Amino acid sequence: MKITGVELRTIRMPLKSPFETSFGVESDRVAVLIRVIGTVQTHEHQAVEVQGWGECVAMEQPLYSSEYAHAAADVLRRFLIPMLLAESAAGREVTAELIGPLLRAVIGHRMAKAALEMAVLDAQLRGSGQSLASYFGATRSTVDSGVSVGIQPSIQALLDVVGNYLAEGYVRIKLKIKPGWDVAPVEAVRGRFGDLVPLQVDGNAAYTLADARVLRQLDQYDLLLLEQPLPEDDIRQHAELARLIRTPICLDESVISVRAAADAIAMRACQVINIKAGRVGGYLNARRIHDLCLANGIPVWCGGMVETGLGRAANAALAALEGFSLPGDVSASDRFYDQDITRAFTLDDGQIAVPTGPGLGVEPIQDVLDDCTVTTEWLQAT
Ligand code: SMG
Ligand code: MG
Repeated sequence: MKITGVELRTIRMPLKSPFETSFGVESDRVAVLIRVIGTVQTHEHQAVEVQGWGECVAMEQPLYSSEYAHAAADVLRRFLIPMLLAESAAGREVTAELIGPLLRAVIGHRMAKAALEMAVLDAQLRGSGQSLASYFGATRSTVDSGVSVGIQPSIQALLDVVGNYLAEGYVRIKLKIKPGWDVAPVEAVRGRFGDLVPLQVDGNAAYTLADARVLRQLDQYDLLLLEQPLPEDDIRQHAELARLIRTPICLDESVISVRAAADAIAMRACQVINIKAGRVGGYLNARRIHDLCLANGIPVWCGGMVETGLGRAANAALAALEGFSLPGDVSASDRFYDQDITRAFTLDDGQIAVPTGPGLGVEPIQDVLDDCTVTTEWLQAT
């Protein structure tokens, strides 16, 4: 594909209710969106215009990871998009598969790179008429939908929220935990809803190895997994913790690349991996981590980053791959938003349908997008 230009947009969408994790409270989703415009050659050698959408999962503040929305916009504007435009202006074909190697010289900024790769991939697949799920080699048409439940003001509030999600049909509950809000909420949810509800917890790096005794108390509740209890760069200590507790450890923040995933598996730092495309530099790396885990007998599931319908569509396609054997955080749009920027993803019998149209299979609804747009800029080859 030849790139004509790239639109960089910042949006702000209100969340239905504040989402609290061990690192903070979110009331709005600020996100950077990318729209790539280009041309592809048809079999009849005609140039047709295509566009593709990418969503950057970096949050407004650098609390989940070092990336944040405005920094992502900056590195995209200053470095990543110009690299892409220069490549195309030099007459070289740009494909999603080439984005990783093309941007390799820039260290880090994986969420920003992932968004650009996603936009090119969407455009390219729209050009060829293939869905993202088919491109990945997905094996399912719907995916199990789990829900991530934020830290609540009280145990009673938590039980109400969890009860509502179970009534909606979510097939797995994940509780956000932090020191002081861990054993008690798990005990309460087990007490109220029983031992059969698939239940897991996520510490978002808020614990240390010195908390092993507290974390071991979770063993009695038969959790599916304990997600990322220790800091991002503590893979070795996760391996130590894994020897001290029975609950399987799942890594999220620590798995920043295919290499990190391979290291974590080799060090027995986790028995499960949460795959998020943004965290690992894009959907192609996400796919590679899936393949690595499948080959090593490590179950994976698709994480969420409070995405709009664009990212949600791509996550559903990814989660439809064979190795995603645990329900992911791919919830319905109305988990977070009264009004999504794409058609809404809905829960049907605990499942989210994988889009079947070309590319992402969804696109923004223009007036909804306009309503939440804060800034837009257009970049093209100079
Ligand atoms: O999109 O459903 C979602 C959010 C799932 O809990 C979720 N994500 O660490 O897994 C995680 C968090 C990261 C984002 S928290 C603001
Ligand atoms: Mg997590």
